[in-house]
Amino acid sequence: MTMTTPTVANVLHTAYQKSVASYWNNERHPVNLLLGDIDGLYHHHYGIGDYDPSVLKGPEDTRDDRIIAEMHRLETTQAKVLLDHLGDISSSDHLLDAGCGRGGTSLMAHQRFGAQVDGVSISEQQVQFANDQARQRGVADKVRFHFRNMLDTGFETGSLRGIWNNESTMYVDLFELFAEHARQLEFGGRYVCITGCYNDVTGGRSRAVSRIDEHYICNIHPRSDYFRALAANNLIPINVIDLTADTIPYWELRAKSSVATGIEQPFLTAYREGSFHYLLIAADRI
Ligand code: GPP
Ligand code: MG
Repeated sequence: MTMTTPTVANVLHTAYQKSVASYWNNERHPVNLLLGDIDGLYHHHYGIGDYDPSVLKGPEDTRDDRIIAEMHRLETTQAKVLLDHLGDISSSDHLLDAGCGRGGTSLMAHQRFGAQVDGVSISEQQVQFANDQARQRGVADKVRFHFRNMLDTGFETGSLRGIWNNESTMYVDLFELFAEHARQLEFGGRYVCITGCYNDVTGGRSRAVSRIDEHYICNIHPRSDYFRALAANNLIPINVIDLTADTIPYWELRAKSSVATGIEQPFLTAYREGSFHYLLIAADRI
């Protein structure tokens, strides 16, 4: 590792990055914490797959617990699908979770592949939280979280077998991001992202997409930007999956839950009107 000691001054380069870091340092939504409390996998992404409608029935006093457990199952399924696309990973490989949040996907990746996983986030709170989880699981020697900028990680050139962004690309310029990913990946290394992107076919940002941007202080990219920026950086797609229809049930269930945050309707509107897609992209470094 070549980087000097990370400090706010050398990790957060812009006023925008400082405001994003501040959002995540202060974020304590029950929709994330109560779900993570179930099994110690704290996710900062959404879910995929149909929900079991029976969770809405049955005793009223336990209805909420059933809904929360079901939402957590759907978000854990999402992370499994992302990891399915990393290809063959061995325990001697090294992986990077770019924009790791509270570490759920990283911990799942280590559990599944035995590989060393490093996660980076510009939120010191998230990094600390995620490292606590790794310690509690006894995997802190193999899963480490760092206060670093994914645009400039300090990891060695060609040292990584796989990198993913699980819903974190909307915070950065894709050309800068994929240049840094391409630098770090070995030849034949795999990149996977799951993201929300707006639809070039229907035009620019719809009102619903703008509301999502505002809510998370992010900057959702058009679908076309992903492919331009990948191609410009020797990252060649092997799989592109439109998960939009698969994520709608998660949002429908979340809208009925006690932990809804108010962003449910913009997501449902954007997905249903076709101005927004939930996309998985897997690409190889050539
Ligand atoms: C993180 O999920 C959400 C984002 C990083 C923002 C944008 C994602 C898109 C697909 C546009 P979270 O689990 O922290 O959000 P919430 O608190 O709403 O559950
Ligand atoms: Mg969430």
